[in-house]
Amino acid sequence: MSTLHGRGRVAGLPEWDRCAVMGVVNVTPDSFSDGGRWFDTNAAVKHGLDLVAQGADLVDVGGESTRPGASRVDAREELRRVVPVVRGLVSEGVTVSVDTMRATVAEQSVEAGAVLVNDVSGGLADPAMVPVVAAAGVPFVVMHWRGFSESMAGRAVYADVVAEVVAELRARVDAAVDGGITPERIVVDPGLGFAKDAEHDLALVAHLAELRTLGHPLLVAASRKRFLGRVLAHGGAAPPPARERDAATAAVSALAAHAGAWAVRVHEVRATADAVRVARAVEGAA
Ligand code: PMM
Repeated sequence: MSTLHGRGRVAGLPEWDRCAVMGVVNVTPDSFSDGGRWFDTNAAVKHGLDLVAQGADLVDVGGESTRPGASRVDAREELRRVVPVVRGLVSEGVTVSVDTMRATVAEQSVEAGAVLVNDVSGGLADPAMVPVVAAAGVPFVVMHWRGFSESMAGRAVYADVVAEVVAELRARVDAAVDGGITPERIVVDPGLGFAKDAEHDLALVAHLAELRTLGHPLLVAASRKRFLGRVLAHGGAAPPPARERDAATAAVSALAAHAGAWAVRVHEVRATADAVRVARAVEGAA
């Protein structure tokens, strides 16, 4: 892979001299971490612009909750939620990615100006996804995934989580390349919290270097996830709610940036924007 401080670069996207910050705009009524506060189109566009003002380099727009246990939204509703927000942010000059498992949503979002497709299923949920992304010529995030939200908890079974995630991701990357997506446009993501328990997530964060052996830029999305709630539940206390996990999220952002992640995906941008800059400064002083 071509390297920029060892982080790799993604063909077709701007280049940053540090770990990039991807801000999250969930256009859902039931997102587990932000409680659906950005459900209305105008509010969602405004929220995306606020994230950019706070330091987001790109904004990831999604219309389907992947909260554990969540059921699926239909395609028409997902399109209705996502496409106007993508269009609105693109018209303001924002670099937009679309978070979807559906080829139709990816295709129409790219037509509306999205420059990256982020598929949490790594191309598994919709057989039309890889061909559509290949034809569009946009970058593709391949996340580690073992099944839809309704059933993923039962799939969190690993003998060696790091080795298995690397092997399963490699298979998805190979399928994407076989399907016509150029390797320079592929980003990999361990899928923290997807068919994983807290100890699996922590092991993956501890071994990001092994994920980088896949030879693709790495996206890490720890923001507000359950494993951070578990870490913060001191002395038998209940885990703090998702919205109180932002400092912990920024700590993971610093660790991920230091480990060479290409980007981190977060709900609260300000602290992570600082964290990746500190990591860059430390890198420069090494
Ligand atoms: N996690 C969520 C949604 N999209 N995309 C990528 N690439 N990686 C992730 O881990 C990921 C994702 C979970 O939902 P959230 O939007 O509420 O964080």
